[in-house]
Amino acid sequence: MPTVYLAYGSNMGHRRQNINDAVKLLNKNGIKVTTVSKPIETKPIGGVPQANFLNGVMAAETKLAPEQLLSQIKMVEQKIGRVKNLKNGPRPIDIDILLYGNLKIKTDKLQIPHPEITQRSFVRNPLKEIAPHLRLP
Ligand code: PH2
Ligand code: MG
Ligand code: MG
Repeated sequence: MPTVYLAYGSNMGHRRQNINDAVKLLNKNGIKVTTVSKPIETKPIGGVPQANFLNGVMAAETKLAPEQLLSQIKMVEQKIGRVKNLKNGPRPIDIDILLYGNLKIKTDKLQIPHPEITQRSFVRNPLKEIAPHLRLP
């Protein structure tokens, strides 16, 4: 089973609760979360002025194909109360696929590795915490 790395971010509602709920829901839906980095407080980058985020990453094992993984993630985001609104607007939870084994994909829906993985310190640093030997693209 491939190891996948996911980024999480929350800046609405009870942020820690949202992150915990997300982990539980992922586990129930074919995405076995094995490690969660400690959440870090970050200032919003881009988008409208909005509250600070709690950001981090997690490692998981899954049999789901990348597109299936993406749709399960979207379902989890919706269950936690995410609604489609402004691009880069505030959200109770955002889960992004960073890496899927060593697969590379680029479609309209999905780009893996995530194109911003190395630019975002709130992704890079937590990845270093939970997977110090991982070689980033
Ligand atoms: N996510 C974004 C845009 N800006 N800023 C922070 N600090 N954390 C995020 O997770 C984040 C962001 C788009 O998904
Ligand atoms: Mg995002
Ligand atoms: Mg997202």
